[in-house]
Amino acid sequence: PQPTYLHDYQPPAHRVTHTELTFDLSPGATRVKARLHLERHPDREDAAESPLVLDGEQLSLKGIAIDGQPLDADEYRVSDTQLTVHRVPERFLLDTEVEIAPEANTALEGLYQSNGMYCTQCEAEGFRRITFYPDRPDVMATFSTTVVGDAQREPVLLSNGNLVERGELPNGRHFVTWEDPHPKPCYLFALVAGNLQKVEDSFTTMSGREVALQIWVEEENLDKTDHAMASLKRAMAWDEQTYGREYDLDLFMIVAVNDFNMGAMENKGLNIFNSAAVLTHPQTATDAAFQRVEGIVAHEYFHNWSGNRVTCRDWFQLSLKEGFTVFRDQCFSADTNSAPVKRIEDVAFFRTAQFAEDAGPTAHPIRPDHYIEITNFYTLTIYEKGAEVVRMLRNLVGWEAFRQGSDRYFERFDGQAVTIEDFVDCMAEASGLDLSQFMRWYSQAGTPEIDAHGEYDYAKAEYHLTLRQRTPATPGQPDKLPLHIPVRLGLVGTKSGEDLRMTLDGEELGRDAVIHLREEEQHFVFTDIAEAPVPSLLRGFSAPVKLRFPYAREDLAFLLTHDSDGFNRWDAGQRLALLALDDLIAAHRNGVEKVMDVRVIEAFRGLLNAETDDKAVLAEMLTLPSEAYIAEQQPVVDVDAIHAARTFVKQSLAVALRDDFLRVYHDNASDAAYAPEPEQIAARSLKNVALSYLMSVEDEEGIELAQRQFSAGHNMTDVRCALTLLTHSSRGDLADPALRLFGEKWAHDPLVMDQWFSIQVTRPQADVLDRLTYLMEHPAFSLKNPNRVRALIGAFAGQNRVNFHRIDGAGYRLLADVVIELNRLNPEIAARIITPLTRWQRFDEQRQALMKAELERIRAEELSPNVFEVVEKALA
Ligand code: HT7
Ligand code: ZN
Repeated sequence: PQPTYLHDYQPPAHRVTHTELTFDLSPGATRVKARLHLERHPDREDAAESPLVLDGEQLSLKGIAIDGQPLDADEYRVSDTQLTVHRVPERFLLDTEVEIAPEANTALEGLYQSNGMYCTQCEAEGFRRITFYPDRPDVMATFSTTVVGDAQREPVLLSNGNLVERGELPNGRHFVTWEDPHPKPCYLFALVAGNLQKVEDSFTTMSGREVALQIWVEEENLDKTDHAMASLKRAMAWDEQTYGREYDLDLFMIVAVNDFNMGAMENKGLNIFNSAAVLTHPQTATDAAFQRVEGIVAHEYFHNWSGNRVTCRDWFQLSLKEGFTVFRDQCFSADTNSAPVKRIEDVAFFRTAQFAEDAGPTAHPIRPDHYIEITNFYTLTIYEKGAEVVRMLRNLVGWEAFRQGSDRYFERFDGQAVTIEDFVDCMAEASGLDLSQFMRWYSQAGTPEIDAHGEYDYAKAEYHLTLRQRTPATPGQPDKLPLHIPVRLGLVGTKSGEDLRMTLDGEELGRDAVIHLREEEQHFVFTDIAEAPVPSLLRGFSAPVKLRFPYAREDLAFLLTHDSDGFNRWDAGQRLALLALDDLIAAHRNGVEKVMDVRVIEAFRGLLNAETDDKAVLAEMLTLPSEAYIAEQQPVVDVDAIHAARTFVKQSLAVALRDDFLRVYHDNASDAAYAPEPEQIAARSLKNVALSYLMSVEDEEGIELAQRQFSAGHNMTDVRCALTLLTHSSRGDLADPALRLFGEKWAHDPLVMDQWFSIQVTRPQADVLDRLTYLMEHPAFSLKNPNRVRALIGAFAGQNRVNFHRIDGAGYRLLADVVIELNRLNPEIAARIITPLTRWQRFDEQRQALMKAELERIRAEELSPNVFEVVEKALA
């Protein structure tokens, strides 16, 4: 497969102004008739001489005509990927008819079947598997879609826009016609047909229009839509209040499907969701799932403006819609729940997973300059780092200018397909700031590292801060230029414990300020600093960088209690724990007795005994850095030492602070009716963190509490936590009965069974691989269902580090076997699930060799472009 390059971009020679589609549904032979209203593109001088070239894959062409005249065989050509009509008039109608087989579509791109229901996934390039079309986001057309189906099997026939006609047909068939008045690229096209039921509500927009809201699900899930509906209404109101954006159709629909490659899809007026991203019930979904659903519902809704009304010129601009929309959904969730916890959770995930991506063989800029398979670029870099860059822009220009820039962007480019420059230009114009250096964030891959040094000059009452930035080389980018990095900071007085007033170059900055790092090295001299401070740097994670500062453990313990920035208080605790973990990892490697750092115990004792009104933050602060994050800090990852050191810290804390953890558990237990609300969620997470400490030493009282919590079955958050702790204990007599009960009770519910699978394969015990092999034979396991694959294989390879990296290579072998099979069935999922194997550079030589051998074994197969691209990069 050949790469596509950003620098080759050209507008299309022909554009579609209106698209008429008719689907005659049948599992093995669906007929798709398309009538495209085409014309030459005014921006292409060579359009008159250009043939018409349409994308199309796995289509069987049954008929083709221009302006009603069927074409002769020598007037066009069909290849595996394109239809070319050699000569076409300036403006014309093209009719085609193709046949496709949704039931055979296991890749879940284009039109496919899930539980007998028809649905589509067209982003990024799935529409070309439905009909011949210029499948690129800069071709925007209005759509009129007629769907014909069996009245019994498919009573519900949905597509984008407004329903304009419906009727009966002979042979038990019926049809519905939909019209979408908003020009859209074909990646936003959607069709759903099946036996679905709806839950309805409505929303009155700020201009007083009534919008009907519908969530379509299979009958047994009708009781699981309340939270998604409430989230949708909150998101609609938030987008009006925060961005002045109103919904633009009379109907907004969400459909839940079981087989879906990602979380959800923002098709115009007809969002299609992975059932895991929309269905919730207190008995089946955890607090985390409730929050995830709220965030994804909002994300897809926000795309209606950031993505649909204003879309991307080409797929290199993907972060234009995704980075901005993730930023918008993060802010929405922060406003709706606990803002500091949302930031801590997002950053903890980002620093583990995106940093690893940025340091690995598939590292790429937020705007890549080439790709082989675009679906490989729906990455943490495009989404999460893209959102961090938008957040930096918001912080650099301030909220007011940011909002003005956003208004300008939506107004100027409404109905257009645009670039990242167009977005940043609006921000520059609204703020008057020069953002030219800032643009490097979009083209340079890799995580910038900042080395910071500080010194207090008692005699001059000055604090001297030196910041030095460097971005490491990444594949294809050996040399990097300095970035424009906003560093938010405070200087916390060691005597007063308060943020000191800062003056820089004669300018009063206040007690919390942003300084701009633009050079490779910069010195900042803060004057009139009356007492020695500890610097609190990169507050709120003001830039997606690694910041090193030689903090003494006492400084970190000080920041842990005194920093006014909640995020940095948490981060100080993480840094303190990491220092202790470092020593213990070294001790484990050297076979020396492990000794727990009492400063960590005392810091945790302080946290457990301090008055707090933010239990959610406290729960985060009591959570040790994950094994994955600890690994990120190590030059060569020693999975066993990391696991042993982290377990030792956890157990030492559990022993030393047993009574505190027991008290916290009891103080936060409650019988109140479940609600996914911040206060309850905070208490549950604090209680469950305390329980996890007690269970880490298999404390008798802890075991009893976990068993009681499991049996009480109050809500899935508590049940799942208890089941996980029982299953991950070393005692089979605790794990097996609970797993059996849970498995039997929930055998009918796929989303709960996904949890049952995951919990078992994330056990740290060494027998887990046998269990995994056994579970892969379970009748409920299928490689065709992406959620199941993620629950079993993804959870094992991604979260069970000690067992996946077993020194006999059995974990690697198992993953490679799965990738080889999935490469045939669902290349998109195969190319994602392989990720842990691509990170071989981070491990010792023996593991490196084993991992590379598995990658070579995969490379020897006949590969999809998706897996080919990833494996080639991993072995380069
Ligand atoms: N914009 C959507 C992307 C998406 C997707 C991409 C590739 C393959 C399958 C997919 N399903 C959804 C999701 C979003 O970011 O909102
Ligand atoms: Zn998105």
